[in-house]
Amino acid sequence: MFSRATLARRSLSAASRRGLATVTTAKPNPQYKVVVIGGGSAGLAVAARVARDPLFQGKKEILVIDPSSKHYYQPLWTFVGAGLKKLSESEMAMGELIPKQADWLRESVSKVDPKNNVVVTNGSEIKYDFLVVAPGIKLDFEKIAGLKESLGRDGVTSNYAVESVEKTNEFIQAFKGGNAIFTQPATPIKCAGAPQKIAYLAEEIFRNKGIRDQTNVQFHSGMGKIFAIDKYAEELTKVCQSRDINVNLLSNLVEVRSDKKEAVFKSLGPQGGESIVKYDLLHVTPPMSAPAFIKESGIANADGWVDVNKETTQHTTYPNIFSLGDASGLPTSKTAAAAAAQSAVTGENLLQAIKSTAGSPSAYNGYTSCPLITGKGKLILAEFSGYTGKPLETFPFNQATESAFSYYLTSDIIPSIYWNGQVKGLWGGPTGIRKLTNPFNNS
Ligand code: UQ1
Repeated sequence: MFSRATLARRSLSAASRRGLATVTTAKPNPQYKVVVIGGGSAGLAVAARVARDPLFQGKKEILVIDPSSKHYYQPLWTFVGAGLKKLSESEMAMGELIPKQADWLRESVSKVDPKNNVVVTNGSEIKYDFLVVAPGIKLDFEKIAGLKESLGRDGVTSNYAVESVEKTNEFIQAFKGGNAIFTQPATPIKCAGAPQKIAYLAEEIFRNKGIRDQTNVQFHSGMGKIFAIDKYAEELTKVCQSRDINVNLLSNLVEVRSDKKEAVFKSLGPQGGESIVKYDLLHVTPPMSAPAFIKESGIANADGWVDVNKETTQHTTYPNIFSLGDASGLPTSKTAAAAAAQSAVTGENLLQAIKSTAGSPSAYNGYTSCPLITGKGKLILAEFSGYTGKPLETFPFNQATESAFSYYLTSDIIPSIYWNGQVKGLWGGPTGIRKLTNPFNNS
């Protein structure tokens, strides 16, 4: 049941005044045709696609569950961390984005009972006919000793948290030389390019401020490669060499000793061991993992992600469950661009399942994209299939080269594609465009 507090907050919200999504009155046993867990870029895109179908007009048969009052377009946070965009440009009230044919429950999910088609939250139990699991990925700051206490203070920051992303810019601007260290963990993360993007932008700022020769820029990654796809990894390695960014692979941050301004790295290579590095600026990308309720609900694969068919996004055991986005087990890189492509497939297959139509299912090809900003006005636009490892570039030039076009596309055009397209269920990625702009895929 919906708590009184939730209902009270909702009735006063801007969204209900404007006639957008509203929560229904409390029912003893609420049931929805479609329940979507997560109002992020994956969940909203699917909710909006389903809500557009004639079947759902004039009804409230879709429920989106998300406790957050704000939704963030997180791909902008690298820009925010480097002072190139304001945090407010990435922010929108959640109530503005929930489709008007859907209800919004501001609670967090504690469990799914897939055998009985029930979602349990911290205040409610909701029955569903169909479930979309898109809760996103969990940031595990506490898995690095000393990090939680030091984050946002004395040069320790992270673009991955709303609380610290503006601190990144503050600390980069205040930096006077010394060791500037940027880290990437050994776990899967969202936007695997972001840990190095901020290193490139910071290095450029230090150069422009005339303090580069007093500065040692280090990138430490727990992974064995700088980027998963060789075509882009080769160019990024050249960028690091030409700009004297010291790359340390299989070097995993395990502890921050803020009293001594020391970062402790564990080598994941055959030689093992630990190294202690003094820092003056430390940008941390925390380890990440799947939300625990997925495993506890018996819908996870061995790694804790939702166990789905990699083409249809449908659950391997429960056909009325679909999953996409960062929490899904779809074996590709976790980005908003991947979620866009997945949302088109999930939306179509879910509607087919709802209507029991026997059409052939839509298939996801693993498309994902990572706009790797290498400086102000310079960007390597990686686009590829995480399933084949092959580039799938939209434009007929080599997107592994640094490009001003790719930069302005990412900073000025794609955010409006996101707000006007993706979260409204109208953007399923550039596949359709690519067939016209790069028909022979010469990438
Ligand atoms: C994309 O579709 C997308 O989703 C809105 C992004 O968001 C983060 C992207 O960064 C990129 C690059 C794409 C791909 C779109 C084009 C036009 C190449």
